[in-house]
Amino acid sequence: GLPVQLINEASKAHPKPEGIKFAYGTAGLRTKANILDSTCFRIGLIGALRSKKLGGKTIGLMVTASHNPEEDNGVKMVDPRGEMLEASWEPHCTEIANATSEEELIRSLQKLITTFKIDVNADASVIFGYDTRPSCKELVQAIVDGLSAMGAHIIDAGLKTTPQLHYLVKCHNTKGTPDAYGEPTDEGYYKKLSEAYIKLVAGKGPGTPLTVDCANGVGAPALLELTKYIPKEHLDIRALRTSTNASGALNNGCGADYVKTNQCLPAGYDKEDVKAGDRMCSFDGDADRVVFYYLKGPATAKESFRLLDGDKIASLAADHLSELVKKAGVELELGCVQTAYANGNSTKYLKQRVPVTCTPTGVKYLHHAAEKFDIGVYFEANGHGTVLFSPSAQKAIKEASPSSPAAQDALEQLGALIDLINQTVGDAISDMLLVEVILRSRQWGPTEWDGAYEDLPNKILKVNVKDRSIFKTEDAERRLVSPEGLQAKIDELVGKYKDARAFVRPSGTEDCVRVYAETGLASELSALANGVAKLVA
Ligand code: NG1
Ligand code: ZN
Repeated sequence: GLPVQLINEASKAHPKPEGIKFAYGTAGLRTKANILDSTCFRIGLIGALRSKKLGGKTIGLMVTASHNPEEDNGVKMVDPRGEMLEASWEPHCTEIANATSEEELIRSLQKLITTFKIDVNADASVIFGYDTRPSCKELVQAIVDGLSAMGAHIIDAGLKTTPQLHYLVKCHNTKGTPDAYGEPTDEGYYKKLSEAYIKLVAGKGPGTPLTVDCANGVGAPALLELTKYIPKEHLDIRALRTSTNASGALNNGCGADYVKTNQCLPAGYDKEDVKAGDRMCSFDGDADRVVFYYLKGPATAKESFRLLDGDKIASLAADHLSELVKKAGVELELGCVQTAYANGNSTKYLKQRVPVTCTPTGVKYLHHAAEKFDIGVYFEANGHGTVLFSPSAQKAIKEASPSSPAAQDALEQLGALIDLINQTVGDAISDMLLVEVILRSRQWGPTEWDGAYEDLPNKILKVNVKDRSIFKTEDAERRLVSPEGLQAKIDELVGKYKDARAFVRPSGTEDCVRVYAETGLASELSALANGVAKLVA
């Protein structure tokens, strides 16, 4: 049975702070790092139970708060195929994290065990990784204490990007099977990506430099490691904001979230040599998001800045993959998945080419919707996304007999792309390489890529409200059903502007409500966004 004695003793070293309510949401459990100790200990307990439930398959735990400030932290559970934790466990994580006494903790664990009929005596295996935050060391110790109390087999993966941890989880669970995803080592990760990349760019001539803003996070050491596997003629990286030890630097004035939200270059670019036409990109703090950008004129002029965000990556990937599928002569359906935050013009562009679906915010929704296609391209506008090739699509690509040399070439490219793309979750490094491959193969610079469609002017506002739980949505979060009457008021306001769209939803990761607005005319954007925010507050 449950090792109650051991858990009780260990739990005393990780007391829950009083008066705090935790919630396991789209980003796992995330808040200020200094109140997360008990939660990490308990997630250790739950991680072990999740592994036991799945017959000892390896579960992942990632300690990170992604793009959030350095003083924040969080912990996320990764299921055996490298996916997000099964949703039915989330409320249990919340309940267990909130138990106010040792007795309550044991009771909530027992409830989880009964609900999911877990054999407590089964084996458990858990791998964990963490980002560069100073708080990680202590939080990881809390996790280890939880895992140890449950007698789990523990694998310390060390400093990792979030997608690297997802990769490792999938590799551990598929090793030695026909579905083996790769070697469950750092080297295995870099080799898989670099070999596929080199295959795809070989013979395409030397590339031009790519400037990468690493957000002063874990993406910096990971990128540095990757470049050891790829000759400079194939990938010429200029890595900036790589100060992982500088206090307070993480995500500060830089990173994918900053660039996307503020629609401008990272702070301090004026001390760097950035020229019009240079290709640049930014990772977020745990390197699962990437956005690209370039300048079409002098850096000092605000209108010079051109963002190539998740929507633009989706359009580039969807176009390129569709073309390859056609050339290869295989019958595969390619589709795209977006959220309500996708720019209206990206949706319009994609819909003219491929089937497009819209899901609520959160990777788990996008990922599952993308699995419905043979090739599913999913991206959030903020740069988190990937491409999924269904098992049958992978088989079709592998086994197709090409009808021409061109078809054979397309099939080989598709085969290499299956390896290049981290199919477990969005991966800044893998997505960056994907973009580089496509641009190189089309002989495109950022301007040609940017030419697909023009973004509608858009803005996201954060609104602080007393209780965000009263905001309930439908239609993939595009409409409010509660508070009653509010949606009608938003509709009325939106109707006053040309080609406008706006929606309101409660954040799943922060204590606020987000307002999204886009308008045909840039001059009307602020009026609409502020107007909706006023209705909400
Ligand atoms: P919330 O806080 O629920 O809006 C944010 C992002 C999501 C997703 C999650 C997980 C926006 C508008 N929202 O969610 O896309 O990335 O964080 O990290 O960018
Ligand atoms: Zn992230």
